[in-house]
Amino acid sequence: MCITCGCNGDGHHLHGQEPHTHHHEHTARDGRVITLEQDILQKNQLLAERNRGFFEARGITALNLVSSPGSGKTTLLERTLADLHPDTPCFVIEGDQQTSCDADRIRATGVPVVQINTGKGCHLDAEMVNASVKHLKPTQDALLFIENVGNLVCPAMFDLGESARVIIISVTEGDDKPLKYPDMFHSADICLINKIDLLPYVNFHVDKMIEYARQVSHIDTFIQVSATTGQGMDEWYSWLKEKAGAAVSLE
Ligand SMILES: Nc1nc2c(ncn2[C@@H]2O[C@H](COP(=O)(O)OP(=O)(O)O)[C@@H](O)[C@H]2O)c(=O)[nH]1
Ligand SMILES: [Mg+2]
Repeated sequence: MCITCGCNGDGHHLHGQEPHTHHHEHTARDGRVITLEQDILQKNQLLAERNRGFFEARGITALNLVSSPGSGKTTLLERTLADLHPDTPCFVIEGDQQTSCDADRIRATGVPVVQINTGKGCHLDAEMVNASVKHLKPTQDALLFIENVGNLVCPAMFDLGESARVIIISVTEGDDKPLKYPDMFHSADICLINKIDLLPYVNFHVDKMIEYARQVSHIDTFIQVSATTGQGMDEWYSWLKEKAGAAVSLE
């Protein structure tokens, strides 16, 4: 957990806004750590449910994109936005420890975006998403993509209030990742297997990876894509549209 690994998010800030920090004390590595951890997760859960209520009331489909660094989240988003926006209104929250590089890439597609820098923090939490949403003001029935910090560990524990959690694994990472990071896979709703254009060059067995993922998760949708060639992206868009159709508000 982040508290024990020392990256509990102190100092994160939203670009263009006043810095806001967690209001909890750093506790020594003794029994109290457990209590604090529970407090933080409990507080996060309450805010996540508020976010979820906000999204549901407006028919917004919020997708929490999680993966290790470099698996292709931003590239996948760039192509998705270029293909879907503005027919389907899209909004993006970008999470990284430092820089606004990814937000700049997204802004170039014309889609409204907010960058959160988590500082030493290794995940986004519901409070950061809440603050970003107030700034971003996603419209009725929109798709809201949240690119989490590249990390297959801590983001697993933090519900953001998303409608679905999308795990992206690239074929350059090794097919054993589900067994090594079971919590992340366990909490995901769909798995995108990216960079399949590189399959001929790497030792990655798609079937084996899917079998491992099934052992540790309830994921039933695995889509093989290449964010750079566009292969498989239509299947991803169909899944998104089905998800968004189910979320549309009844106003
Ligand atoms: N060959 C190939 N490279 C990709 C693909 N998707 C992303 N990349 C490359 O992988 C690197 C990391 O991508 P990026 O989108 O920044 O990953 P992120 O850290 O998860 O946001 C970049 O050099 C991308 O061009 C893909 O489908 N195929
Ligand atoms: Mg990125």
